[in-house]
Amino acid sequence: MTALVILLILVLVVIILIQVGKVNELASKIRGEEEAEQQSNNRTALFCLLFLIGFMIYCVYTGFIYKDIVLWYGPHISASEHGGRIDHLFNVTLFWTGIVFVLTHVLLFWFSYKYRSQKGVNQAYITHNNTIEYLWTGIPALVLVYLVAAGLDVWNDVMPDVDPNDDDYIEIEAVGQQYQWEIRYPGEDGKLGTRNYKLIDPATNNIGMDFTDEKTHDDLIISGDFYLPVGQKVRVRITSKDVLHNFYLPHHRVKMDAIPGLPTYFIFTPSILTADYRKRLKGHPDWEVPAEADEPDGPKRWEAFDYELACAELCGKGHYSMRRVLKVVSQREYDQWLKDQKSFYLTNIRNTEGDPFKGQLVKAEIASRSKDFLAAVEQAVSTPEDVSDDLINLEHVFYQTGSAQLRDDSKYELDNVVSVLNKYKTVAIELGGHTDSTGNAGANQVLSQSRAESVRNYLIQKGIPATRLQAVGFGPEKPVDTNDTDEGRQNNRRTEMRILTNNI
Ligand SMILES: [Cu+2]
Repeated sequence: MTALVILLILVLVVIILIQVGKVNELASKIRGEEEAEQQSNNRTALFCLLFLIGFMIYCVYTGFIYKDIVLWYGPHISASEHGGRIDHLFNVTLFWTGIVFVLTHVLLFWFSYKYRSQKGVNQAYITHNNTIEYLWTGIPALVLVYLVAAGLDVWNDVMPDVDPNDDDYIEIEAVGQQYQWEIRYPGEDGKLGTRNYKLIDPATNNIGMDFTDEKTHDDLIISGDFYLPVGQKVRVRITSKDVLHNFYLPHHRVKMDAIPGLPTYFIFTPSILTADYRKRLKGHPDWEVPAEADEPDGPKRWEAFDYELACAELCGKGHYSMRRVLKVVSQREYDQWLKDQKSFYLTNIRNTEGDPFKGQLVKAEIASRSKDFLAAVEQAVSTPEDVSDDLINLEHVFYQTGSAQLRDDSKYELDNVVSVLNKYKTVAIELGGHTDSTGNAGANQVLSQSRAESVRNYLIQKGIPATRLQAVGFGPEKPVDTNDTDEGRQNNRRTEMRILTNNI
């Protein structure tokens, strides 16, 4: 509808202009050509002058209206360490081009007015003037050389790569595809594992991680918001699976193409916490309105603000859905968040057909179990009055069939027990052996006792004083599952560790 109205207005304007032209033609016939031309010149010159004034007012006015929306001015200050330099360059460029913009427009329209054709005034014809040539070639050349040099200086400052031996940095990876970013973090080892495009399988391995490389085992694929710690240098590996995308963090002045087959990178250091950036927006009228129009009492826009990752390349019709939220938080909060993330390999690939280490122990698994075990012990020790969390199942302790002989793959779990007992010197533990109900009850009782003893002996061998270790065989007395299924019986055959908090 609006488009139709605008079209009608345009048609009417054209008709009016044609009619004015016809009237002028008729008038000129009546008044004589020369006088009519003079009047027309005066009128056009005046319009040029009015246009100049109106246009300049419009430019200043829109500049004023939108000053709080642009990135390098107003509340949207840079949230990264290098961003200030880019903003400064924008300001310098704006200053010089601004002067040229105003000057050329004023001269263009003022000259059209001032030097309009007038009766009795002769034009001065200048065919050549060296001084003017030098000036209008030399000054723009100098300004451009300065802008290019300043730009290169900033580019060199912003774009050098990290020194892997020297720098303290986190490396993450962003892989663009229609229409999402796959964001990968290294796990505990701090290193991203290798990828190979030939291994890409959209159902199980969307970015083609090579699981024969142990570095991939603790890597994390982040869904939802991704976090970065404030003040920490971050190197982002940027690449794409299909078409051109662009990794754009506007508030951090980070922008780099994601190109299929050609890895790029960007290094930046977030310098303002998300929470602090919100405070900066507070008080600006644009940000003091409700974030959701239909929730007038809901959070204000500044309260709901988040840094965003956008794709800044028009990569297809679902382009907009590549938006992700970046939270910049304190180191402590970041460490906590990272701890809560689960390794992609251990969660999705471990012991499936795609696992090259199926049936074998892998380092990342040992590390992750050790982390879980330590957390369980810490929980028990920190709440001595609560006995419900004092019983910890040593899930990965196994024996040879029908014997109390420890299997080799149990030892890392027992070494975890050694390290917590060394950490908490006053803690004593009870080791409980349990069997399923199959076979002779007496024999089961003896087996469970000797299995618990076997664990105790291992710990004594590793230097834990015998007085801190009790071994009890419970036989099939305390099942945790049914004895009617294989799985249930397997769960019942177990070794538990009870933390005797009374001794703390
Ligand atoms: Cu895209």
